[in-house]
Amino acid sequence: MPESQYRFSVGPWNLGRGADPFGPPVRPAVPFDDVLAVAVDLGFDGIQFHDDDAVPDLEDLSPAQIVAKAEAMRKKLADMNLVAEFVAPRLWEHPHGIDGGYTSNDAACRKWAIDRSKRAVDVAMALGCDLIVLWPAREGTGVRESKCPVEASRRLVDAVNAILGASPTVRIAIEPKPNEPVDTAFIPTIGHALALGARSADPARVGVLIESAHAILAGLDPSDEMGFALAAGKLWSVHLNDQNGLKYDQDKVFGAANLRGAFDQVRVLEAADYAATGAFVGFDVKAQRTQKAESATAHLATSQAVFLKLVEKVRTFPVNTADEMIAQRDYEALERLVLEHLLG
Ligand code: 3MF
Ligand code: MG
Repeated sequence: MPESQYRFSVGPWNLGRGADPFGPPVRPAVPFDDVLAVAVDLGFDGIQFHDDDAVPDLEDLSPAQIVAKAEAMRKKLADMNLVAEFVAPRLWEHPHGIDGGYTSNDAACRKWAIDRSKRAVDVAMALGCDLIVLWPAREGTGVRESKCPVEASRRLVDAVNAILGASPTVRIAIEPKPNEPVDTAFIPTIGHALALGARSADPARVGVLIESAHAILAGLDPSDEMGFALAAGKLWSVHLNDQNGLKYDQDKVFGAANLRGAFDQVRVLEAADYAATGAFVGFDVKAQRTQKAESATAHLATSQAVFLKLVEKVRTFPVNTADEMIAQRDYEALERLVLEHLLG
């Protein structure tokens, strides 16, 4: 059986300016065209977009203007042999999204969130992609009693249904995260995201995007989260990265904190032949604040190199030996086999 080839993708936010909550940007902004050039340089095929990365100031434009601008972007991508992987409505930066969009206590803000998400669907369709990523960033609480979780859950289903209703072909990948920027999020794990999709008007069009660090922040093993989604045919994108325990959201290079955990994620993607589904491998990684501008793409190159090395490690793993150990229930021998294979 031929071994499937992976397709890689990146978002403009992965070439950030190094700002953190305690300090300002330390690098100049990377112009959008340079993001595309970096993607081509790295051999990536896909670009991930926030709605307003693709169409800046889209709130000030008519639906027809939005479509025209997105079509121009599609052509720009095609000229560079790139495609749009997904569009994510960026609800979390806008004043109307201050208390979450879909679950805001303010009806006008909820309406805004759904309208903006429908515009994101228009952008996606004009870019030639059918995938919307929903990162429900502020759909949660800082003060638990400020929202009713029952009502919030219903509102999230309503929002998913409204987005599905915007196009007969649009698919939604929910990207769960348990906390940050909110204290507690309503969609913290893959199980929650899939259950939400199952309650929607068209469960076949709702899947997930798994970010390694988000699973770790939820106290879960990213490879098991991936396995759960893959078994259901619902893993429609990944944001591979790493996270050193329960700290602030780090977006570290894939494998930087836990190389074995990264191996296990690649192992499960290989086991389910994720590459053959045509879904992309994205790296939601950020350069360290200390990194100088001229080498602030190294985190992407390193993540991809680690990923490809781990694909080799998975493909050369002595499966027969492992199977014998498993049959003997000699998991200590298996432990050593894995560690020596990774070290060797
Ligand atoms: C969240 C995401 C993105 C964010 C980005 C911002 C699609 O994990 O993947 O949403 O916008 O990470 O820093
Ligand atoms: Mg992400």
